[in-house]
Amino acid sequence: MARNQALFDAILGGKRKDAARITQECVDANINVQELLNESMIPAMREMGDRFSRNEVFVPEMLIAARAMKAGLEIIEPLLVQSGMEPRARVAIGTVKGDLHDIGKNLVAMMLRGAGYDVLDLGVDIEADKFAEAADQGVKIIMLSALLTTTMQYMKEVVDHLEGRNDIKIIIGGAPVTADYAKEIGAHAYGRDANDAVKIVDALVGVA
Ligand code: B1M
Repeated sequence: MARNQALFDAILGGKRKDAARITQECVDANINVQELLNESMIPAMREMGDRFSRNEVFVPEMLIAARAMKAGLEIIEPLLVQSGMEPRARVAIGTVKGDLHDIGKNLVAMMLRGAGYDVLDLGVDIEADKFAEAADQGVKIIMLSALLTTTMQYMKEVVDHLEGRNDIKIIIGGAPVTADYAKEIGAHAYGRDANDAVKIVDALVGVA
């Protein structure tokens, strides 16, 4: 599927109502929402990041683009999460302390729900003891997201905090994170994107 330029432009331009309207039109036309996400919506956020790096836009523009992205995501969410199966396992996800980026984390949560997982979304700016509390509530997989090179360092603190909990698996992800970094800090796995994260969770709970 080619890029939907109008949707790309609406998200990049922070036009929330247009983004919602165009997304709804695509859903009504039975356009594959996964492709819409990968070809038009996520690339718009990537372009926003590139422009920010070149000092062509600033934080307010990133913020309004994020709002437009979220308006589109709200429309496709029911299609991504409709699964109707018994929960396969309970997983917790959160963006680590100091980090407010939540679009990628929300996407991972949506895809996991769509794959039949019971997802406890802890939110953003989450400290290690909150993840530990989730582990005490029957969660078997803890998922950490970070978008900043500064905040990804905190993932190690969470891993260290959960040391000795052999019943818990920790998956990390987010743009600056790598598989090597996961190994280095002792996390069990690294998820490249939301689809990859689902595959990894499937493998860890023995569904794959
Ligand atoms: Co910020 N920001 N931001 N930002 N922001 C980035 C991340 C940045 C790369 C932009 C840039 O410079 N090019 C840069 C980080 C540089 C770095 O550390 N290397 C940056 C910066 C610097 C900042 C501030 C410091 C700016 C400032 O204040 N001077 C500030 C920090 C605030 C904070 O968190 N404390 C800041 C603020 C913001 C906004 C609040 C304005 C807004 C966020 C709004 C929100 O999330 N509600 C924002 C935005 C929108 C971005 C960009 C443009 C877009 C992020 C996004 O939503 N991408 C971003 C540039 C970029 O990403 N290229 C940027 C779309 C999303 C679908 O992708 O989140 O990567 P992503 O998720 C992917 C994968 O990474 C993966 O799956 C998803 C796709 O399927 N994934 C996982 C994510 N988590 C996972 C977990 C998993 C598995 C996979 O398992 C556990």
